[in-house]
Amino acid sequence: MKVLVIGGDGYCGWATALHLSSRGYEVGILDSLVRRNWDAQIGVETLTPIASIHQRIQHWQNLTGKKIELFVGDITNYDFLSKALRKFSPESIVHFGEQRSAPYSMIDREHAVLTQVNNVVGTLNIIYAMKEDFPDCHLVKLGTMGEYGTPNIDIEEGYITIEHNGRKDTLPYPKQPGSFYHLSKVHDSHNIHFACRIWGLRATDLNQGVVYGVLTEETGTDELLVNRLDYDGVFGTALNRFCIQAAIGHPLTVYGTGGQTRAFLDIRDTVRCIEISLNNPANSGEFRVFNQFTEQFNVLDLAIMVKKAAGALGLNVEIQNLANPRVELEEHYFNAKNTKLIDLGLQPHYLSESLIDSLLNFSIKYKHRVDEQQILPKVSWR
Ligand code: NAD
Ligand code: USQ
Repeated sequence: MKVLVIGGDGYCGWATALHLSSRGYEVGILDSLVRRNWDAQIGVETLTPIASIHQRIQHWQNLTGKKIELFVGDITNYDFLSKALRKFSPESIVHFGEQRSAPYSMIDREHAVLTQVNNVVGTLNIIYAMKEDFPDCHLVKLGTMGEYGTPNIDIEEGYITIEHNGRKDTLPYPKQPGSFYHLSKVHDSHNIHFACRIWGLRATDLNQGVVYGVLTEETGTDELLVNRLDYDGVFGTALNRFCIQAAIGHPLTVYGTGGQTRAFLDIRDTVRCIEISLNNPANSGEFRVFNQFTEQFNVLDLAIMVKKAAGALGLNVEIQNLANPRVELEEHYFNAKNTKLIDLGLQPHYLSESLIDSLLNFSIKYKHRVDEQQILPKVSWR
């Protein structure tokens, strides 16, 4: 299968591109490399020193003999996108290519606008290009669990059946996202759903939880293939941040009480979920939604697990409850369904002490690269 991985230079995209390539898919990567610019603009760097996309791809080919075609450009530029698609002729598109940080989108008006234009226009361009030239192509789009927010009822996978005044219908699940970034994902979902309904496109929206971990079978084999690992207050995500904080002896930054519950998954399951979705495509006209996570945790419990694992390695780490820079519920009900990918064959890697251990050891290896000034959150929602 020919698969174009949009955003293939990023954290989830790079791991996915190599996973698919190693399993015999013909992979192309399309990326504007803008994430590397955003890092530079706000003065942060991945914990791991990542090679350029050209070096990474060349090295992969040298090691495995497998070629990955590269398209460097921005999907908000329709002309570029349409030419790249015509050249590559994908049977499936995996779309990771968005601005994905909630804090970044909340810096100020400019960053909110940048996030929504980048994400919504990019996705609109993809669906138009598919309609024009590749109407049978399967779009696998990364959405987010945060589209749903934290409702006081169970979260279904995309749709909910409602009885109202004696009538019944199955409708898109209500969305109450918590940042302008998460909102951009809701707008994307609506646009893609509409395109499936009116043009008969096929799409799978993967509402992914917070991803943790860094090593996959492929990215773990060689220093030049290493994946990015963000720890800063803008792009770093909860568990990855806690492990890196523990490695340098920084108190773990729990926002508020830490009672916020979120859905999580190991990056080794991210790549597998994409493969499963590609192998079981949506039907023509279908807008299918899977909740892509394996477990739910509250943030304080994660910090306690990291503190304990760090203690076993001889690191004495404190937990610090910071004033929450975000506007979010800190104590709430959260029970999301996630059976669809499991029914299709996903075998989860559950969070274990050994995974936290390996992430801690990985963080210790690179701790000389940490800039402590970038750890505390600087962006406020208020
Ligand atoms: P990332 O920032 O590491 O990678 C995104 C990549 O997309 C970058 O390489 C960037 O240069 C590229 N990109 C952005 N805008 C582009 C554009 N207009 N044209 C071309 N390329 C563009 O992000 P990630 O963590 O790998 O996340 C990938 C996707 O998965 C995102 O859509 C994100 O919303 C979603 N997601 C991520 C997580 C997580 O925990 N990392 C969780 C749930 C969902
Ligand atoms: N949090 C802390 N301390 C920290 C960092 C985060 O307590 O140091 C808390 C936040 O307040 C929040 C929770 O942990 O309640 C998750 O925050 P996060 O930064 O790990 O994740 P989030 O901002 O939701 O965004 C990340 C990715 C995004 C993806 C999303 C999945 O950056 O691309 O869409 O996870 S989800 O959360 O399911 O929507």
